[in-house]
Amino acid sequence: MDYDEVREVDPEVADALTGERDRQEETLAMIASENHVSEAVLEAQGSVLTNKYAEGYPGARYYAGCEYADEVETLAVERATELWGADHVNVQPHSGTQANQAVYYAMLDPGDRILSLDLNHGGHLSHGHPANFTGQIYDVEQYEVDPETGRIDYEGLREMAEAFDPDIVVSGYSAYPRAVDWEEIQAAADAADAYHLADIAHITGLVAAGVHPSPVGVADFVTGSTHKTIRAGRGGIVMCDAEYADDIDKAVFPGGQGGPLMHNIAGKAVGFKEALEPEFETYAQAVVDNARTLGDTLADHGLELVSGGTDTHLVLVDLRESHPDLTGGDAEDALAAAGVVLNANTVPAETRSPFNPSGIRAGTAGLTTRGFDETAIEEVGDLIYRVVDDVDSEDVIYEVGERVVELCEEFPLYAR
Ligand code: DSN
Repeated sequence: MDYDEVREVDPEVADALTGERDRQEETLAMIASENHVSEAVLEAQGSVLTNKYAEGYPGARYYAGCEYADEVETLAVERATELWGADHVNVQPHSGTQANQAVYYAMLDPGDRILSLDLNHGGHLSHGHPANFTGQIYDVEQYEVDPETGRIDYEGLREMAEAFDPDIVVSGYSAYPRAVDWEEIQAAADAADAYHLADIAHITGLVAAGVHPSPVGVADFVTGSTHKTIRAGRGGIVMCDAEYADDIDKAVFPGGQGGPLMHNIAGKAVGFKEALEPEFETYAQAVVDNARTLGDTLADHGLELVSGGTDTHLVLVDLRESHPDLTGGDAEDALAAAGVVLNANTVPAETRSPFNPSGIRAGTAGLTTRGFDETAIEEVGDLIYRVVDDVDSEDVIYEVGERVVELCEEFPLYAR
């Protein structure tokens, strides 16, 4: 992975690519939405399919020469169907947000009502945030997690649905560490005779492996991204009941997108094949076990975990109790200086700005891909705490950084 061809043409970009390769190799990727795909997925994504336009769907394209594009997309769809068990799958969305956009576009009219979790409580921009098109086109009301437990208050959600009468209830979250009870969300949607969109962007891999309950067969629509815990090519996916298949396909293309990114779809197909191997279930279980170990380690040091722990791939730390003067942004910066890359995150009942909130979010999908076991993760938890507890100490950052480099060498990423 030396990017020699790029270097011939464009040394500046080649430097950036090798810099990024080395950065990933030499730091701990703990942003909960990130992972490391295999070299096979990288190769498929970097393939000649980037040259091909293939508007339409397999067997019904608007351009000639789509026979291999058809093969690849059909394989991606078949494998996704096997992984998640949905009646219908569309693998063309360019991202998780565009997968959500397709569902809204297919099923809602401007002004229709969305009931979704507040971003500060773990929701997502594309679930109705005022800065997103969803917050501007639709009438949005947002639920929050229970302030005591940090968990979804399903009964409160049902009551909100009855009062607000939404057209769609959105579940699935980007900073919610607990398992979601899809049937409870469905009950809220049913109470308002609303659709239910479950956005499993973060937990696609955990659901596929059966280590988190599946919303497929419960919610009307299930969307996701394909490069997080599922570790396939970058992009989005929509799954739905057969009755909505045509509406969804038309909403993806031509409703919201033009030509599909066929090279990404090739990466999705390859990653899905890898995820169908029995080892993937072992991997997904290890991701969750590692997240629990990380959470326990941080909690043992006195850090407060939102909801008290995790059932998924991520932990969310509320720094206000243990370190009232420390912002998530300052913690993120100090950790990044030590080679631990995670993100500052809002926490429920946030009292600071979203630009420099009170929490940090950490995921274990990337480290687990590198082979980090629970002993190594426990040490990572200790290292994170050392930095968080002493963000101004250059000595601590230096010492932790040294150990991070050793850990990265012990658990290498890509063969060079
Ligand atoms: N950016 C992703 C995340 O970090 O959760 C979601 O789109």
